[in-house]
Amino acid sequence: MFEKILIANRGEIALRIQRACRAMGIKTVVVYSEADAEAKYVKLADESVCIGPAQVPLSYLNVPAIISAAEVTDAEAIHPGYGFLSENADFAERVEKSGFVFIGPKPETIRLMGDKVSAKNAMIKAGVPCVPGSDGALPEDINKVRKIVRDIGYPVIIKASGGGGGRGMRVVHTEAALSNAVIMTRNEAQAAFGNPVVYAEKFLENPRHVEFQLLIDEHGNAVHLGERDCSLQRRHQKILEEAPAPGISVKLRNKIGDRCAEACRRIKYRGVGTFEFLFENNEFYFIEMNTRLQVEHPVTEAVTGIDLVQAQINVAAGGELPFRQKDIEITGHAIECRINAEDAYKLTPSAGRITQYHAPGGPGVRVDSHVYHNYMVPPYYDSMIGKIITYGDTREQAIARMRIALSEMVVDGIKTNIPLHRDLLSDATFLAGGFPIHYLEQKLSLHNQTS
Ligand code: MV4
Repeated sequence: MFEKILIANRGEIALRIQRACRAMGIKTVVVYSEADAEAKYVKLADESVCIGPAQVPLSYLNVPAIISAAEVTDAEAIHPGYGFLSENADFAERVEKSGFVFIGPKPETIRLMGDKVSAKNAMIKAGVPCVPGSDGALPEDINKVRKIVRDIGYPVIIKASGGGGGRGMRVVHTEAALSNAVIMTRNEAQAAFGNPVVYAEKFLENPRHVEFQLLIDEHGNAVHLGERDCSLQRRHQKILEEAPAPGISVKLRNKIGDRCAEACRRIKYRGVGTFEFLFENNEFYFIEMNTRLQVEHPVTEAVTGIDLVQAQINVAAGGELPFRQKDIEITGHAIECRINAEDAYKLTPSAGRITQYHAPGGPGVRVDSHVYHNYMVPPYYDSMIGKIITYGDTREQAIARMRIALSEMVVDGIKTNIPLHRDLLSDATFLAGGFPIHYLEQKLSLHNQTS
């Protein structure tokens, strides 16, 4: 096992990784920007290194500074967390070339999955069900494109191969609009990702977003840890997630989960990974794979009892998974509310000092947050300041515990989206479960019209 890990991230996830390291007896190095110098999680680490000014490109994306921090502190491995450099294949390569272990998949795997056309091809080959669409990249010849799209059937969605997470996509409803949409998406893709390749898929009008968690070691053991429903989102930002996904049978879960595990064995995946699916009319359609630890990993931890960060570190060090698929059981229900420093209805960020802070607690309540009374929320980073995760024997119990947790929580001095969460936890559609990805935006546009 590693003796010392460098954490190349900030905020709640830097603290989460630190806790996993402490539980495993591993020393931690945290890198931080000047804006995070006073944060308590930085002081809690065994060592800390300032890697630059507040601005992200100068600190949390500053690869040479991060590598030298690992060198001067004698860290053996680097954990990238989520966001920032976590899915950057060039960074993973630089880490390994410098003699450190990258806690994540191999650079080639990150590159394969970062290219959505090659990712989808790999999944089709492995028997993972995908959205029907163009067989790979769309050709240059617009007549050939018209023919391909006619065969798929309108509406279609044109996606950039270098995109993902909602960037570089366009929905097309008629052949008259096709040529322009392809040209525009290509141009934007070239400008944004340096890659003009685009592909087409049948546009699913009202799907749910359901994703599978996978965990794989270097000894050929791949297990799925069930699914999460992440349909409650706005502008491609998830707000609330839950596990398991309401209304999905154990049989269907295992069928899809096993396909994902088989795909991971084939591509010799290592670490944790997430298969994102659209789910419509009781069918799963793969769209993308994420090669990082995800924000919403705690709901999977709650229903499986597995510490995903410890497992991730263990397999990165070459360890073997201590369980097999038959040992994994999904028990109970978990919900996560992301707490953001923002005006949830006006959608404006809200940085500043937290003048009062009180975290909820009690049975089945977990809070992952780096903030505290008098903490200064810097304006430079993502607005998420923490997550509440509740667990119960049933979805109803998890919801009841979340309601109480939200009623207990106090964050004063800044605006947060806690009022939105309180509202959602008594929303009839949410309570019924199994609503599509557009639900929150529809609900909020109603809210804006009536307030
Ligand atoms: C789609 C889709 C409908 N049909 N693909 C958006 C993010 C990226 N991961 C893929 N996305 C979508 N792909 C087909 N063929 C609808 C979306 C989509 C979406 C997906 C998941 C969660 C939220 C979303 C919000 C808008 C659109």
